[in-house]
Amino acid sequence: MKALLVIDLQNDFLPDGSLAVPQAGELIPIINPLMKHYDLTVATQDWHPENHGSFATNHSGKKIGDLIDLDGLPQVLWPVHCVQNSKGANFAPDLETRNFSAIFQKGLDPQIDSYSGFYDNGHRQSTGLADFFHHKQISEVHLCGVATDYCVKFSALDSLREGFKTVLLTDACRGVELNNGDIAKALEEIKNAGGQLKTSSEIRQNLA
Ligand code: VGL
Ligand code: ZN
Repeated sequence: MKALLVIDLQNDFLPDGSLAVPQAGELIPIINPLMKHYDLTVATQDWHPENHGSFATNHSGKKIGDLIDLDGLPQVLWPVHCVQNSKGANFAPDLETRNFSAIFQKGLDPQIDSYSGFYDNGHRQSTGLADFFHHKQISEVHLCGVATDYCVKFSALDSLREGFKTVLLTDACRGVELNNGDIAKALEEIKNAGGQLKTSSEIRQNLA
């Protein structure tokens, strides 16, 4: 059984959002038609409280992009984004959310960030996603969404650690590229950890 895992396709990561990921708007017409090729589709949602420790505004004297220590872990500081129940945290308006079998929210604890849809950045708490996939007898997870160099990457690495055959759909992801080469490095890391890279057209043509 194969699952499509749609990572954080939320308004704040779209071009008008507070943490806009370049060209993320192009993903919706790529991802919607892919869903029917999978046994189930699951989404993650970045879901922060207002006082979240990853927001630069919650640290006096710090600015966006600074690196701090947050409860013992290195943390990049971001603009305020995906605040629980805000418009920015909603899924992209044209995303076919009716096809989602489940939605896993992450980043709820103000003291730790959660890039992966499976675990927080310290692997301290699980979201329940791995158990859900095991329960549904999923053996293969294909990832798409944002951001290639953050939440997609860490979700793919955790998917591999959990023993799922893991495929990143390269044209169905977009990255932040805070530093030049971050996206390419993320793809390399996923491959080195045992993940595969495929394109959405390979999936549509059933060569998956
Ligand atoms: C993300 C930075 C902060 C992501 C979430 O979805 O990749 N990036 N929060
Ligand atoms: Zn976040």
